[in-house]
Amino acid sequence: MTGSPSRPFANRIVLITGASAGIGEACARAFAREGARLVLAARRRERLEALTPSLLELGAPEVISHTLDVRDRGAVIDWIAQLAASGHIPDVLVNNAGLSRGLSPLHEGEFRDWDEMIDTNVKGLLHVTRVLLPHMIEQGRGHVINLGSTAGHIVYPGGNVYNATKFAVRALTEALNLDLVGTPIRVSSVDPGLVETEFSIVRFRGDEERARRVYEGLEALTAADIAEIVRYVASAPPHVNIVQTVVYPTAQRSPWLIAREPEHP
Ligand code: NDP
Ligand code: 8X3
Repeated sequence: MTGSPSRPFANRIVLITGASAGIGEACARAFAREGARLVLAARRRERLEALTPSLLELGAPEVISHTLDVRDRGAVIDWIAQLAASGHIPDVLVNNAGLSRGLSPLHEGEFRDWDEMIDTNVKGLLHVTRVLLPHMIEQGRGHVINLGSTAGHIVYPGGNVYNATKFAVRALTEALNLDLVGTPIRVSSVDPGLVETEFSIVRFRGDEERARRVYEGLEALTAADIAEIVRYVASAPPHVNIVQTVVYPTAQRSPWLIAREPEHP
């Protein structure tokens, strides 16, 4: 039960963390259209359950969802043991779960925000990757795709700890590629600029008006734009490893250089 050159993901298993919203949800839809079997994880069970019927309708032959907080190392270990036992080690792992909290100068930052970002974006990604990789190596195939960010390339005011977590993701993508030399396992990152999702609502703890202003006056990237890039990266032939993809909206050329419509300076 493997994919063919024309349908490379048919019956392949794609695992996506943070699949209950935004980019992760869009990735689930993109891989469903390709006929992939989906293993989805996030904390909001009701969101995952609501998503499942549409994924089956789009063409996914199987959708397994799991309520998971990637910060919980024990839960990650137990879950992946279950996946291994039931033959669900993925061909593609999309390490997408992540978030930002706040935009304060570092000297005014909240410790709880730092803990949440570091524990999710860095340690959560490490938990899932560390536990899955030996299985991927054993099965002789696998592709890890990390959601980095342009925030992992260039810092911006108030980005401080979020920037640090995404610099860490970039370092881990590079480091994993070194550690996996000689294996068929590929490691990639997709590093977007502004994507209009729930990201800024989460960053500003539900302040929707402030979140809306982040994307005002420009055509931001959509979650579907990023999902298409993730799908493309994953669809490269096995001897091709696209290590890094940086993508901005055309109106944005750097985290802090954005051309907005004149009425939204
Ligand atoms: P959303 O807020 O729309 O989605 C984030 C997803 O991550 C949700 O499904 C959420 O699910 C999940 N998540 C958060 N914390 C955890 C956790 N502890 N355990 C499991 N799942 C978790 O944001 P985006 O889709 O925009 O963000 C997805 C990724 O893309 C993040 O890594 C983000 O840093 C990155 N990114 C986003 C950009 C943007 O501009 N939007 C640009 C560059 C990168 P739940 O709450 O149900 O657990
Ligand atoms: C998300 C993009 O610029 O809001 O990583 O940090 S940005």
